[in-house]
Amino acid sequence: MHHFADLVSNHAADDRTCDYMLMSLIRQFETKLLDLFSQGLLSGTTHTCIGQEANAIALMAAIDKDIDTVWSNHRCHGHFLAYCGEVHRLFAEIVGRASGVCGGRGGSQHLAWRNFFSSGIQGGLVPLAVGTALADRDKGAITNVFLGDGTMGEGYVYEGLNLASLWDCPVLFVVEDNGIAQTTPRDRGVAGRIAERARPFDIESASVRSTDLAVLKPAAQEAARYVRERGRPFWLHIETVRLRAHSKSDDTRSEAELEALRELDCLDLLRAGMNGETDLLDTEVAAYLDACFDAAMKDPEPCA
Ligand SMILES: Cc1ncc(C[n+]2csc(CCOP(=O)(O)OP(=O)(O)O)c2C)c(N)n1
Repeated sequence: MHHFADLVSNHAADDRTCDYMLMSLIRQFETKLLDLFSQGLLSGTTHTCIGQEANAIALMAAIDKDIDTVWSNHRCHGHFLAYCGEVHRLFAEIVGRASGVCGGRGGSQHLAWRNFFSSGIQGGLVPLAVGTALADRDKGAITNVFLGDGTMGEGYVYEGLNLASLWDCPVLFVVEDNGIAQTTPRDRGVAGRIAERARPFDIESASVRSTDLAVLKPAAQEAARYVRERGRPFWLHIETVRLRAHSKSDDTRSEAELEALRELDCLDLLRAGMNGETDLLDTEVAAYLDACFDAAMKDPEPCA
């Protein structure tokens, strides 16, 4: 399969078109996954980042993919696709094919590709992120680690903040605060203010409440620039929205609440600023996704 970057370069008009195609790709990739699960065509589980795609695009645009490292979590597809655009390999991984990102053995949550790693253990990657930041500091590289609001109760997070500050580790902590952990609203699971969590560790921070890529991109650039230039950790808190269930069907929120959240859909915000060409782009992205999925299904399974 040709790479997603080739499809984008056919349209390479401007950054906004590239961003739109990537956001459409992530949205349609995950919507397709949910459809495939509901048809019984996929096994295991999955967590979609539908509604949060702009965070991934903003952060991946802010790093140097040649040297920086990214640690992601259970909600990793958007981070991964924005990092490398390896659509066929991600589908192949999820359907358990040898051509997958991890040879078909990692599944939806456990990806390792170049300097990108993900794991479903909440907070478990924070110590590793601090470690890679320390190890690669002299190369001028930074490390980016994604966390959710529901992960604020994990001790690893605070051990990581402590050492990152003490040892001047260039690590960017990105909290995607979607206000809910599985089915537990933030106010029932997290005490205090997430935006200020890093302050007692003498770590600088910023808090952004937006799903607008035009707002998130400069915030991510500024945070990454700080980490690289100062050689210090930074805590970027993003208040965002999860538009679909935690995994496949476990959503206890009311339709009225979801309706209000849909008003903040990052894809709609981006689409609103474009001139009607988005339908064509969506169609091309959909055709590319279908071709990648069909190719993955034809790939061989890993040896036993
Ligand atoms: C250590 C650990 N405890 C529990 C779980 C089960 N679990 C997976 S995701 C999740 C909720 C995570 O919430 P949050 O950090 O807010 O991220 P979000 O799912 O909202 O992106 C839970 C409890 C886990 N994966 N790891």
